[in-house]
Amino acid sequence: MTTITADYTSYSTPQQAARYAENIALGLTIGTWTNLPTLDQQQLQQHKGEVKSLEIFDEQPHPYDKNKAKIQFSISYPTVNFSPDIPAILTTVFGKLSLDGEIKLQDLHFGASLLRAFPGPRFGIEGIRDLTQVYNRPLLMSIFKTVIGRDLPYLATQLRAQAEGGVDIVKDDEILFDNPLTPFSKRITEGKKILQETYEQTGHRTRYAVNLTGRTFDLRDKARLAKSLGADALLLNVHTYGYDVLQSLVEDDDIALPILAHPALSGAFISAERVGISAQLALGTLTRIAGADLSLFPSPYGNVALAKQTTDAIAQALTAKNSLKATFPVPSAGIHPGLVPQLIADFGMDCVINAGGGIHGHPNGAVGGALAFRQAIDATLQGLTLTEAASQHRDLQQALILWGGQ
Ligand code: 1AE
Repeated sequence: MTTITADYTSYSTPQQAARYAENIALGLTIGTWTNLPTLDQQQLQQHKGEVKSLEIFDEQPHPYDKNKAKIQFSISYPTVNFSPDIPAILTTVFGKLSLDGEIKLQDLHFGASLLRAFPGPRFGIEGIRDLTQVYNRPLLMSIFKTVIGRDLPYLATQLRAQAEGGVDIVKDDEILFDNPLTPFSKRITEGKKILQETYEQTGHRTRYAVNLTGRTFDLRDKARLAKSLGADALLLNVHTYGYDVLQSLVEDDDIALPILAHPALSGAFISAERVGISAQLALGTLTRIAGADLSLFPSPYGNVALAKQTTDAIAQALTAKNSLKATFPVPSAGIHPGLVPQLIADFGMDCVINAGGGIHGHPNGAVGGALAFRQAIDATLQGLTLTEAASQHRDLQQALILWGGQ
């Protein structure tokens, strides 16, 4: 029998823990068990959820109810109970249960055959490296900033500066929606012209990820339009739309563009310790299974930081070997050039270094910010400290003075 296994944490008295877990396993599958006639029991056996493990952490009592201790348990659910799609899976393993007191869904273990029902990234890390032709360093991505209320010429100036500094991908800010001043189609076509010009001028090709926004049922046509206009990549606020929307876009051969997943809204369900869905599952496993090529998440160092242990778990979920392509980890928020050695030490070569304020806030503007990042990346990969490299590179030196870093 093929199953999916869900790991949970919750709180219970030690005496009631086994019954609590068993009630969930039955409640989310066949309902009752012991009162059923033998014939029904035989027939329903293949649909029954099963508690696979249970641990009680007596040393971790509930903060407000000392009779209860933290518990961790796993339940396997037969795949025959649901259709192979993320909405059905999440409804089975954590639908009504998510409303039932203090319980957090920590992880999901997809068996090999269930995993095959999902596309995973169309390009993945290797595909994105082939597209960008960047193989020997982390990619550098930057974000348009302060562009709301601004027109196309303003956006064009920002794009040109980021590209001239040597950024690999420029992405829209997630809060930039389709609007009369900078319409979706025009952003793509004007952006293309500028990036072709900077390529001819510098020899470095920068790609632009346009924010795919609007009503859910319009997204497919809009993404196809983006493709026909020559868009390089799409940004999607995955957690406001849902994983299945991402998956549908990924599976559409008429779109076939890299998709960057933004974590907007995910804090609403990943942040609390005792309820919700873990960050590694939300921003890692599910985002990869649904098919994002890049997954942005708060880094351990910036202004909306996650714990290092959590970002490690996200990166691991995005890149662990399985039948799906790997998703690029993009530790973000508050990133500046001084953090580059730490980012590479923590996430390795296969990550995307992503910054908004750390690019645009540079004393020499976005060109200087991008140059400082590229200089910091090169120095780190050559085994130099940033201080050593800064003596040769003025943009890096100015960034270190402004934001710190050695
Ligand atoms: C975790 C998402 C980060 C993001 O979207 C963003 O805009 C970051 O901007 P900066 O680099 O913090 O200015």
